[in-house]
Amino acid sequence: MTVHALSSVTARADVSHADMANAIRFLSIDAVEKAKSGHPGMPMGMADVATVLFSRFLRFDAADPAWPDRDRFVLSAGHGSMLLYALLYLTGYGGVTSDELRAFRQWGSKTPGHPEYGHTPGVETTTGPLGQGIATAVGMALAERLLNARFGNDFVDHHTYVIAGDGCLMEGLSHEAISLAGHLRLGKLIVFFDDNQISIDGSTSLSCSDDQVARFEASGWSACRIDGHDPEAIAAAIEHARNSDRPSLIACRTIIGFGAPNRQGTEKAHGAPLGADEIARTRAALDWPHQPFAIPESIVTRWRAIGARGEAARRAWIERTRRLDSTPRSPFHDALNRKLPCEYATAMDQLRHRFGAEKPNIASRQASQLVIDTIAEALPNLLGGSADLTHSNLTRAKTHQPVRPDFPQGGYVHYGVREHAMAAAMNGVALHGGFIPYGGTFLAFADYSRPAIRLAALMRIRVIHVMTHDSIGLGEDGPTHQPVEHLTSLRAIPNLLVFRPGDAVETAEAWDCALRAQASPSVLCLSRQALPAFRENIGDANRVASGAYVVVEPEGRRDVTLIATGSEVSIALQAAERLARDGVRAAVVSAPCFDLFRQQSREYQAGVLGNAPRVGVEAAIEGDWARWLGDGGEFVGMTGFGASAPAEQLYREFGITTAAVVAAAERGIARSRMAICA
Ligand SMILES: Cc1ncc(C[n+]2csc(CCOP(=O)(O)OP(=O)(O)O)c2C)c(N)n1
Repeated sequence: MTVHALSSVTARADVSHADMANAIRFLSIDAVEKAKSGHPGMPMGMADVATVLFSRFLRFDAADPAWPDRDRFVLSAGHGSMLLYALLYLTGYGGVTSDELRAFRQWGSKTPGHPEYGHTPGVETTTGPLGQGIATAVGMALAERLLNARFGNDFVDHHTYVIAGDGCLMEGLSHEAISLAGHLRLGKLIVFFDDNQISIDGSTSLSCSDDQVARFEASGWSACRIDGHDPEAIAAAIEHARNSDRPSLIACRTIIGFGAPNRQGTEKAHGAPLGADEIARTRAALDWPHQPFAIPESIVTRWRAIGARGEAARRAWIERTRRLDSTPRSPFHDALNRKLPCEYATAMDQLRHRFGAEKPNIASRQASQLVIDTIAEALPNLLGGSADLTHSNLTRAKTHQPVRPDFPQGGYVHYGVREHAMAAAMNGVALHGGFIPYGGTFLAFADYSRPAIRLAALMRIRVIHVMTHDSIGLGEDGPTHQPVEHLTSLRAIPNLLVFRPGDAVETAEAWDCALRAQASPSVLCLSRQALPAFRENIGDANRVASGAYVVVEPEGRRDVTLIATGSEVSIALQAAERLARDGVRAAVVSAPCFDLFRQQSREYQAGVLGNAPRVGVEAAIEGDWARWLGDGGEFVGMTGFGASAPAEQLYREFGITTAAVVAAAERGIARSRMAICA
């Protein structure tokens, strides 16, 4: 039923808070019932909080979901997605119609099981994996704080609101995130804790006895407890939180499934439809006589007015920013504009050529440091950081000042030993807009960040992970720190660009690809140890952009193709030279990014890979190499964990050597000759 058709429903003259909250409750109940799947309990419990927030505080204009200076609202408890969809529909977000609510959780609808960024207007971030939303919101609040320091209240001045449940706060990620937010004093971050004491297994007392208010206070937050069904208490708490210079937790004691006589307050309200009988009882209990999906016109009208209330503020903001257009180039517009300025392209190109001419034998992490130093000036909206490994990751530009609670003008975030929160916060920074976030850690710790990296890939956002110490080549730190399966496991994430550059030129080109990838996150896997430069004839083309390319093509027909990544390209090159001495014609292919190579045409791929037997070389497990090596291909790499010893010895002991590549090439050639004879 459309809003228009709803006008036949008898409307009350006055619209109370309860009417507005019940509209959210019953849309949630009806959509979950129709889908026969979903979570009605959380929207029913938090409807009062959401109503007060949206009707009295949230600054937004449903007509322009992307208005940069809007307040952000993050539903960290993403399983309660109907709460958000009901609000988007009621406040009038384009495309979120009553029909879409009826199509909740169905193929192609705007109302998928969990909120998806980029799919439904008004959804600020994808949530569902518990804990991600609150940590992403920390990044949004951080971006707001930093942009505000740069451009002032006239252009950037908004809040970030979050609804998080017990599940979000039980997740370890939340601890990293609240600790970071408290440290940075992100005062415009306000989290509502849906303190209903229920999760899927039953009472939270089964598994958790934290005092959440004390916990947040210990991390530097201002925190309070309220009755989450008392509109005035909710409003007073928000008012108080907005005046705090610390992030705020409002623990809202609520009843899950509020209003459902037999289900409320129990886990039975959590993950299943209420069922026809219980819905009838709930309608009676909450005095809601209307048909499924039918909302009285007066209530819709009131909600729609709330959805349009921010229009004047938005228009005034646009007017203010227009005035900036009179300056030849406005840094503010540059920051909001996701495109890279021409100065960047010039700086990057000069560096590529410099590397090509000087041929520095340096670690790719050092090359990355030089890239960052070079481009930081051209890209003032680059927001760097590291999870306490700055001096190892080499991620801080010379010009970067650290961000501190009292120095939001800084351009470099010391995330502390909080890899997961760093990754999630970078997602929030990217989603907020205004910065290109990058952050460093060791590649072996990628798994600490993986859930947030996966969400970045799903959301199609530009976030750059600098992951150094990318193989046994890191040496003495041993197998705990030596990644072996990480390249393969990261390559398995769709839409994640995994780069493993082999020298300084490739490192610059990988950075360039990552910065230009507007709709993909990237991981730059960089070496601790020095790598010999091999790229010649730099030219204009970024060769890493094609994913894999021929570095050495022998004269005449190829006998074998050696394919390598990163630090192993030089081993392949040495092997090719040795094979040449024996009259074997070996091509060498550098394959810094499998994902980009997969996107090339079949003809290009075939030309690079050739018809000759293939040998892959990578100081990691074989994983997905088979796709490029084909039947009968040989792989020289790791078969298990590494060990603690100097790097050169590890390469010898694990058999990743020139001699091993030569032997593999000879085996491959012999096997293919036998196959031809047979
Ligand atoms: C990382 C992660 N683990 C598990 C789940 C599955 N899950 C969805 S909701 C939920 C319980 C959440 O409890 P709470 O936050 O208290 O929500 P409420 O019961 O109040 O709706 C679980 C375990 C998930 N979505 N994400």
